[in-house]
Amino acid sequence: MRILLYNPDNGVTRNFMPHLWMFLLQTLTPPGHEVVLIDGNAQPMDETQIAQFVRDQNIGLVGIGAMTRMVARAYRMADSIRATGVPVVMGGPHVTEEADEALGRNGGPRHADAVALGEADEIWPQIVEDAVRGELKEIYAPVDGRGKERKPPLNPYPVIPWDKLDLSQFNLIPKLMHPLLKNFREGWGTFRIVPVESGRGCPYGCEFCTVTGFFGDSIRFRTNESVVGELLLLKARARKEGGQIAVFFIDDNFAINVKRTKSLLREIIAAKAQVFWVAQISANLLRDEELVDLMAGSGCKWIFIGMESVDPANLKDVNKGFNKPDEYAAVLERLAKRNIYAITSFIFGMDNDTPGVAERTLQQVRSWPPGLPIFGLLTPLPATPLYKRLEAAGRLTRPRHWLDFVPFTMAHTPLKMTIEEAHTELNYGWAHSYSPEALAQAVAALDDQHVGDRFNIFLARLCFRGIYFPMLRKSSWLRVVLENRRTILRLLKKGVFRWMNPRNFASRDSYEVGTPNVSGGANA
Ligand code: B12
Ligand code: SF4
Repeated sequence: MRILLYNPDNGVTRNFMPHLWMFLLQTLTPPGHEVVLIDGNAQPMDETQIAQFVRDQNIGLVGIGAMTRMVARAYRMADSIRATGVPVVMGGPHVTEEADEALGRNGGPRHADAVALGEADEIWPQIVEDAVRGELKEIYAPVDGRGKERKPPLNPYPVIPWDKLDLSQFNLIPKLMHPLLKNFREGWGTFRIVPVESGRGCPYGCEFCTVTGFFGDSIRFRTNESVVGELLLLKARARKEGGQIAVFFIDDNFAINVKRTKSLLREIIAAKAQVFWVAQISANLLRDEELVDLMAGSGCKWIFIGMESVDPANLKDVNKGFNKPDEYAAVLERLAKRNIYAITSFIFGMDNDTPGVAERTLQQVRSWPPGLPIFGLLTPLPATPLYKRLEAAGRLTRPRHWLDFVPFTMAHTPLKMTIEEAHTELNYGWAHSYSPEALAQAVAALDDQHVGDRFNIFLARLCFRGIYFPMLRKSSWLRVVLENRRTILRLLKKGVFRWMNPRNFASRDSYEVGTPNVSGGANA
């Protein structure tokens, strides 16, 4: 049977990073079937096109995965596919919590023939076999022999054949530039960001988050050997095609067990498996100097930190009191000293927020090393403690907000400001962090750093700008490039000067593409 695994586009980014679930389920598909992957972010399709594709390609089963914000789109695509007579199975965090909605058991239309609840690693082969026999059940749940929920162990972990997979849809270097860049330094003919997990679960239980409920509060880890093997495979592929690979460790808190993270990073360094990497780590775990040394030594470039708020009262409200705003600056400086920068994520519309919260937050942000601030609104995702609290208090204004999804729009009333005021704060945060002046300041703050680092932060800011200000068209990119022409010219001038006078910079030149500086590992 030919199986299509499909992830709908998020309407924001194009092909920034593929979704891990597709590659995992592809790898776990029993032999004898062919699996085709389509990520709507890389290959945009509408309802008619996907139905046509399913017919033309003789697809016998379609699997769709979606987050809450993409689920309305996923349902529309599923409806169109089911109209061709091909069964659809849906999975992922949203339908796990809202299976009745997907199956049309709550009075609404039916969108899926079957729903996979929770982690599908162990139940996927069964789903495929049932589909082949035409005997799909409505619900698949991972349970043990006694009917108790079972979380799949990550040891052993399937070997995703990254060296053989067709990843052409996820190359971030335009095709036209390939011949030019493939011989630049270690080769930049291709550049892909690939998701890799080293563990699942999070014990913290923040009120707005689905992770603790979905993956559990105890953590399952892969072996170091299995993670290192995956990095080596990815690195070899990049080398072979004259390109680069960066890895996003998608663990919810990559350093949740500091001892184990250090041991993994030491093994990455020992095996020379370093690649550029990004991960999510909470600020409280970044106090450890040795950990940060090892991060730098193993290739870490960016860390995503869910700061959420600079107000401790807000953090306490959402059960994230372990975040201490007083230490944010020290944490970011510790990272910046090693050339690691942070994506700092903030939520507005929290219960203690009042008008002016965006400027109060930015005053702090401006005093930190430059990074990538991002802003969102407190969002009640299904089945989270936050959803239940707001529902009980009668504060949900759009209880099924995902069926009528509008980006950056609140679905409940904040306590100390109006919904409109929360939206204004959000706009202020984005507008003042991604204006040409803010970008120029971020680059200038790194004046003593390698031009590569300055270019890195500038490019990252341009891309992150697109999370809020749509940049899906070439014309929007052109406009932004024009607006930022002064900063671009300054960077180009510095780059050319450095290229023509390499000796002047030799002693400060620690910027190594492809082979990050491993000296930090010596502390291990
Ligand atoms: C990586 C990641 C991202 C990436 C993008 C996704 C990508 N390209 O990988 C980035 C960083 C861009 C991102 C952004 C956001 N994310 Co995010 N992200 C994650 C993260 C950390 C890992 C996803 C992952 O790969 N997990 C590992 C795989 C193995 O798990 P999985 O995807 O759930 O798949 C398993 C099962 O769900 C199931 N399954 C999944 N799909 C399917 C399909 C079928 C057919 C079947 C049978 C089974 C199945 O089987 C899989 C194997 O067990 C998760 C948290 C987490 N730990 O999952 C949050 C998570 C998915 N994100 C979340 C959110 C809210 C967001 C944002 C909205 C945050 C924000 N406020 O801006 C944005 C939205 C981005 C956008 N524009 O679409 C929520 C989603 C909750 C929900 N109910 O939708 C999560 C769960 C985190 C959370 N805090 O609750 N995210
Ligand atoms: S620390 Fe992160 S992943 Fe864990 S519960 Fe809180 S927000 Fe979710």
